[in-house]
Amino acid sequence: MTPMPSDTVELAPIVCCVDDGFVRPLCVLMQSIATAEPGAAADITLLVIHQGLQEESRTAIRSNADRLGISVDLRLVPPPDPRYPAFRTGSDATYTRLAIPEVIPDHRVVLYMDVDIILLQDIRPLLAMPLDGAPFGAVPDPTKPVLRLGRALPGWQDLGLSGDREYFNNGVLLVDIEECRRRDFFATASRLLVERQDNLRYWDQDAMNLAADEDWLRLDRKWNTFAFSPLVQLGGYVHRGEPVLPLARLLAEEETAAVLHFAGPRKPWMCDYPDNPLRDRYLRLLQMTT
Ligand SMILES: [Mn+2]
Repeated sequence: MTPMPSDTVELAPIVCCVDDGFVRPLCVLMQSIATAEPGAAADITLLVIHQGLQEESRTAIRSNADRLGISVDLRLVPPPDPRYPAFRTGSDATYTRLAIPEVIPDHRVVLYMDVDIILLQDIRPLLAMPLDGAPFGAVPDPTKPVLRLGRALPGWQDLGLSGDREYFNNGVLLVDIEECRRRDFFATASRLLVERQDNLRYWDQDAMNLAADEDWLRLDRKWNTFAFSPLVQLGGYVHRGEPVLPLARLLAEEETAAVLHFAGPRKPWMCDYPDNPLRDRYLRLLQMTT
């Protein structure tokens, strides 16, 4: 067992960004905090950033948080810059994370998480992890761990970037807000999102990778483990990252994951998701929400 941080170590709050369509997955994520480690929920502060949620959504978030003993704080942000590229799939809530420095003036470090995530282990060791001067910590994206093996940042060669440059997934980010502010990181990513759209495929994630200039802390892979077995089961998945991160290794990592990320367009709450033990796990958590 990892020794638990005592009262002297401040735990970073968790930050999630949602619109009405992602409230149920957020409730599942909250449920998983408590199910993974029953003692953890009472230590968690959850900041929910949104662009205007319906009353019903706010009630669902508050009642699930109360039931689990999680402190929750809903914060309203203005809509994103209209010059940002439009998503074919996904939602504008994705861009809400770029507003973290403005909407969270009262914490130095936060853990941003997508809501297509469930926790399988105690999250507190990550919430207490020192960043040692790095602006943020992340995990290399297993589907495109380095530029040359993926389709991220099209035209990266012309931008003078190396093909071996590591590329992070932005679904889990341990952010030192003060350090990011000092480096103008979020503002730079926002500007690139408007100005460099020809070089962006995975919009905000590409913009953040470009803005980060390789200067980020590599977190243990267990803090952002992708659910690969359902993707493989579906067929048609081409694993471009094989030379750097073999698929067999990634599948084995599902067993040791602390944070399980259902990345990609298919989500475990959708009816077309393949039957799979990870989906069963997801649906059990979903049934526990109120
Ligand atoms: Mn995601």
